[in-house]
Amino acid sequence: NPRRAVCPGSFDPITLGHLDVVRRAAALYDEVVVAVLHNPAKQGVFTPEERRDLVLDTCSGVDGVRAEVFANRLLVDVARDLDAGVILKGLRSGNDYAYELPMAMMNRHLSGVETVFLPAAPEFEHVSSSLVKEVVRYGGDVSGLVSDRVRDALTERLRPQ
Ligand code: COD
Repeated sequence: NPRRAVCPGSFDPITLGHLDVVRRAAALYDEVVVAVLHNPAKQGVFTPEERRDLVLDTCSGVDGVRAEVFANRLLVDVARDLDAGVILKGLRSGNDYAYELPMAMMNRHLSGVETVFLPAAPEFEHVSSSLVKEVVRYGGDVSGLVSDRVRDALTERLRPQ
């Protein structure tokens, strides 16, 4: 289905930068499936199910969005199972481009699926799940970078009383 896009990522946790990409994707496509996947290079703070719940909560105001967890699966197989015609990702910087380009080419090699990139909004270019976690871990305030619910979940997980 060319009108269904999959937005893959670790989402550990979802940030307002991710939300901006999901919202813009939902304006371009009929349906957006946020796929919570495992990135073998990253150790998670939240379980995949917790991440999905935080994705759903953060994206609750956007129509046509759902979220699913996929364990130990190739993104191209996830896209095929979902009948998603396109992979959609956000790009913040040259670093993102260098990281994303080989994956986009590998995914096209594996299954022919194309990846579409949306440029990050300037106000969220500096926002990443890992930096947000570091800021919370050392006592900083991440309001405005993640939803209030995500901020509270991070505080509880990373700064236990
Ligand atoms: N603004 C805009 N976009 C953003 C922002 C922001 N502030 N923050 C992140 N993004 C984009 C990222 O560039 C990325 O495109 C997407 O949002 C998700 O980000 P993360 O950090 O949650 O997710 P990643 O980069 O860890 O996800 C990597 C995958 C899980 C997609 C990848 O490892 C994967 O495809 N794994 C499945 C196994 C597989 O198929 N491997 C072979 C790949 S060729």
